[in-house]
Amino acid sequence: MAVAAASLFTNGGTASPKSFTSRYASVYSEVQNNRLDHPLPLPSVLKNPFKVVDGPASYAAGHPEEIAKLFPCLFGQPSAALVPDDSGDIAMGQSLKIGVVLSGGQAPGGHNVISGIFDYLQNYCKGSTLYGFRGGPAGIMKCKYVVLTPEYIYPYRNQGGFDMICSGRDKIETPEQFKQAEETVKKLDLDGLVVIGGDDSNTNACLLAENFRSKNMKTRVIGCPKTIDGDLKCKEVPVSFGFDTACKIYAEMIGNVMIDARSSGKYYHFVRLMGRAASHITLECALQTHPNVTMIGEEVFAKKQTLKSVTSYIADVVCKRADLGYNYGVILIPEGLIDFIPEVQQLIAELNEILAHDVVDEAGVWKKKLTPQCLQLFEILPQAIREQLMLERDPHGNVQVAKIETEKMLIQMVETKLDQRKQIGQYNCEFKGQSHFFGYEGRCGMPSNFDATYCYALGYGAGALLQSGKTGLISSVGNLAAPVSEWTVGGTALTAMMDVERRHGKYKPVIKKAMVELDGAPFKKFASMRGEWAIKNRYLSPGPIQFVGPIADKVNHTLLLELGAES
Ligand code: FBP
Repeated sequence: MAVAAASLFTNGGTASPKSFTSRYASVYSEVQNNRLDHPLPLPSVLKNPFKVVDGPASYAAGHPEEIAKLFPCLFGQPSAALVPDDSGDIAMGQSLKIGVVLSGGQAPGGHNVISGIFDYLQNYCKGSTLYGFRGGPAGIMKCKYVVLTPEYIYPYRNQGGFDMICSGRDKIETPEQFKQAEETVKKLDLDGLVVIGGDDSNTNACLLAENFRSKNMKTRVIGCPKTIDGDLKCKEVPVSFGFDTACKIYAEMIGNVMIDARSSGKYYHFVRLMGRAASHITLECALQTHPNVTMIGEEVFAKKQTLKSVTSYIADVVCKRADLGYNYGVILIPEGLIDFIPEVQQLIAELNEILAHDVVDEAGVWKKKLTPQCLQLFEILPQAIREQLMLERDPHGNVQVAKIETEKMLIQMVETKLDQRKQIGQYNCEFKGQSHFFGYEGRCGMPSNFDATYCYALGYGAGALLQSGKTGLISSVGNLAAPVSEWTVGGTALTAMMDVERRHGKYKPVIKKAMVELDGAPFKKFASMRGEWAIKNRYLSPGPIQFVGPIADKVNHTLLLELGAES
């Protein structure tokens, strides 16, 4: 039964129509309605009197001298931890003015981070104001915001999406843009700003923190680790939010496709999964579902595999399965795969140069600029892939991997390979590929219990860090394999996660993407089992995300394996 949104407010508050949000006109399902009042447990340290203590001085992930030059005010500052304060009652702080922004792609749980910040301010800094910048960092630059109230926030609690304030991919980069950001925080008299984003956005958060500090401005900046890709992590930040939910959604869909494959017995499903460069999502989905083939970009790169060898590897599995009487299967491909194949990398690099400096004419004169080996590779690629490789680059000059249909390309290439094998009697079945791209479907699902709770704690912790005057830290919640009551809360110095890259003759700070480690526990577990999954049908169908019941709080394998809590 669908329930009109107006009824949401019967248990939520007394909003005046003016303060209603974009969700006012929407209709909620029973599950959505039930999730609104899902209780969110807090780590014990946040429920009792606590104080914020500093850890040892921090360093940098690489090139410390360069990072020190780029962040003269913040470099070396300690991380912070919230610890029980046995000396007394919960300290009430003065009211604060805080801004919050969502940056980059959607990830389940973003609304709960904002709810966490909001509730912290309500509970500990009465009379505070929380401004939500609309549409990502552009909202800061253009000073476009909404004042968040209990009624405004309520319909978004435990719900997917970023539509409470929406997101964007603009960057605050140029001196003019920094100036605009300064003007906004001065105009709103902000004590603090929370940037909820991925590696680039948190790098940007640190630059803003440095800029404000260097000008003796009072605005502090705290980051929060967001991205379904799972590639923003370090010892203190064990996982980015959204990864858990997105993987569970994709794993459900993969499990369904597996049963379809087994039922019809005639299709090979090639499933491309989001995750940009890193293959964490693909690896986690493999651990959850046991597909016949899983390509891991980082391994393909380490082994310097070619398109031909990837194709042969898949064709070999198809042939072995045919011998066993299975003319069907499921193959997982990370969306960044294409960018990991050294020969394709070379082709992309040459195309980037051509696209940046030449007119790409219909007659194809520009192709003469490609080296012979790249031209040869370009010509054997399916037409659609050639066109996708020529599409507009993202603001960082990278190919937009989400737009390249690698799964379709591999189907065509495997088909050609199998035809050749047919001619020499090595294969005698009919190969039928079905292509899928699971990407956007996983970014706005209702957050799993883990993501809902984790995000709320990240937001609550960010509030505590701002109240205690911290800046340039990323909200960090740890000990995640333990019950929530034992989770740790604190902040990690953003400069400690930074390295530099040389771009256009200058050092540029970057938080290094955490890629799949081939000697890490998740990959090792997968590698030890993939041979069996290829030939025998060990498909697992995890089913939809559970919000109640015995497995509702189950956490993804990657996190548990990395924390040593699963073997
Ligand atoms: P973030 O890195 O901003 O979290 O975005 C992740 C992601 O979902 C990638 O997995 C995907 O490649 C990309 O965004 C798609 O971008 P867009 O939303 O611009 O199509």
